[in-house]
Amino acid sequence: MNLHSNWHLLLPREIEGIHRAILVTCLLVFSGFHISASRAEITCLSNADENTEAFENFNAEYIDLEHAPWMVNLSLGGEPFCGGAIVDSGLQFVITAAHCVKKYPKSDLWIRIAAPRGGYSGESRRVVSIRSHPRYYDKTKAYDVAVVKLDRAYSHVEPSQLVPLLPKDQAHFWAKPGDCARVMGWGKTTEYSSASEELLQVDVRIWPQSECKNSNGVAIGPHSLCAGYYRGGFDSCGGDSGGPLLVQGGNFEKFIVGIVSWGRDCGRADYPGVYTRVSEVRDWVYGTIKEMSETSN
Ligand code: 4AZ
Repeated sequence: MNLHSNWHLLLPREIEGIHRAILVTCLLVFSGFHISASRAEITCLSNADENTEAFENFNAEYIDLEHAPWMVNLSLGGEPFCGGAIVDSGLQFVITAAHCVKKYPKSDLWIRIAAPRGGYSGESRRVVSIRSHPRYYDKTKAYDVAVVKLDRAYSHVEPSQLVPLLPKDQAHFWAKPGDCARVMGWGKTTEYSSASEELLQVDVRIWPQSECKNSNGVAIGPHSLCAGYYRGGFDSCGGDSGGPLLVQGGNFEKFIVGIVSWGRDCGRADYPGVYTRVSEVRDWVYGTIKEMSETSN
């Protein structure tokens, strides 16, 4: 479905400057931009395209279970508050952000897949145990990653459909500055909206690490990566945290390269989304899953 005209009704393109900045966006949508049905190929705007009409035609897209069988959301039974991804390791383990799982007791959490024709209330699982990265630091969101063990494996997906975590020795190849990556989630679509009813995806560009800074200009460490557009507009937002950032590798293979972690608001020019750099935590994730598989909790 294409909501182009609806979005124009809500947020006319003529609204510019400060008003546009106020109305602005978050996960996935900027004023007046399209949401349409999903494209298979991960494709970003080039830096040069950011100042052309192409930007006006760029899309965020609806996706469903078939297009994201690894995608899950975390909730207390209602609206999702975070995302996550089923790890290619036994169908019973999910990665998410550490900051997503510290707020509530595990017994309150529901882990749900997308519904077959969209929406957030697909099949759900309960949580057996949770491990957060030992170096996770709340203040800087360094190493913002956790592994969640589900009470029962998911059966809608085959191991071969799941996306591996990017190995460190391939990070220079598949998660380079300027590479295009896809983020998905049920997060907010404007700064002032609530979570999205539909799973959305948008493609964003990975930034050079030297430009990855917090709002005080302090460099963000190599445990994180930044992605977005210099012009802003398309981004992850509140409620997308924990969800995956994916790249297209060779031979139709995808990799998870990031986990939505934080950002200075959403979709702002010159402020990218910040993601946990998965190649830096991959060994910990797979090692922790192995350990959790061998114990009953
Ligand atoms: C959040 O609050 C959040 N624009 C996630 C991502 C970003 C900002 C905030 C990045 O979950």
